[in-house]
Amino acid sequence: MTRTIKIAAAQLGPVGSAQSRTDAVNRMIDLMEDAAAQGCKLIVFPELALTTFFPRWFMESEAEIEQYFEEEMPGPDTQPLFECAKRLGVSFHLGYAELVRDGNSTHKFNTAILVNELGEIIGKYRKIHLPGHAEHEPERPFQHLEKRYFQPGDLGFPTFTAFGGKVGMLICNDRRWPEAFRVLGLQGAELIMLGYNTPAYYAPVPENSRLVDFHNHLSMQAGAYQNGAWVVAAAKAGTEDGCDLIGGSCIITPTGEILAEAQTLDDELVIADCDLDACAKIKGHIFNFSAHRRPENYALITAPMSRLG
Ligand code: ING
Repeated sequence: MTRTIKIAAAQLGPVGSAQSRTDAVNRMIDLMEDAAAQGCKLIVFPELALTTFFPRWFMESEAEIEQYFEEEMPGPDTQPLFECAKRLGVSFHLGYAELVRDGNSTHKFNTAILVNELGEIIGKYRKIHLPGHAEHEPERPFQHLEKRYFQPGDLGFPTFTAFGGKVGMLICNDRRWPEAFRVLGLQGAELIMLGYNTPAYYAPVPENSRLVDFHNHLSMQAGAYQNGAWVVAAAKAGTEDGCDLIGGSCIITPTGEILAEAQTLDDELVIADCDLDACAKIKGHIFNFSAHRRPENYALITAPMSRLG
């Protein structure tokens, strides 16, 4: 009995600020129905899939900021997506902005969930590596205020049992940090789901903008190979309110090869059969952690930055 599962990375084209959550959910339902019709059992949607990438704007009004967050999951706008998954008998990954009210304090996270074929949330991850900046930087052509609107995730890098194996989630900038993939790899993750919203223009070092697509795949191919895991990555792509986001959604094998890749910047399914048993050819050999790792030499990796001098 192989552990092969047909998976779709469901890339979304732009979700402009004029579009409602219902518009986004209806597009995701169309993608989910199409994927299910092709035999997919898991659909991976992007980071912050329900709204436009709002960290591109400087906002001060708490009310204005909170309009981009979900207090309930599922809530009225997202319930149809959960019902569709249950009707079709498929699982899905969804990225969204999560607001948690705790007494008189609120917590805001850039969150991803895994929902099973019964419509139950069986996994949650809150983005740990928040890129960008916390204060308004008017000289930028657009902001990247994730450090202003979200707090770092407080759930660590958990793994979950699903599809007969071990799965985990990362979000966008996390993919650039090998430690994030390795913590999942050390727990035995065989499938890593990942959504991203990545601007095509990198304002801090504009001359590196030409490398944004290369660095996207480089990071994920390395993470897949060095941990012997499948990576299924879904972009929110295209031009949102004048800001270009890259596509490049893809499915990467445990050997680090891109097996399938998006060809557009629109709503698009990227589908492949993912055999979780293929992970063993990496995990049991070149990256057999118990045989080859030398953690007694790695202390600096978790040392406080102050110790680096
Ligand atoms: N976006 C970007 C990402 O890490 C970024 C931020 C863009 C960092 C380009 C470095 C270079 O893909 C999010 N949402 O993390």
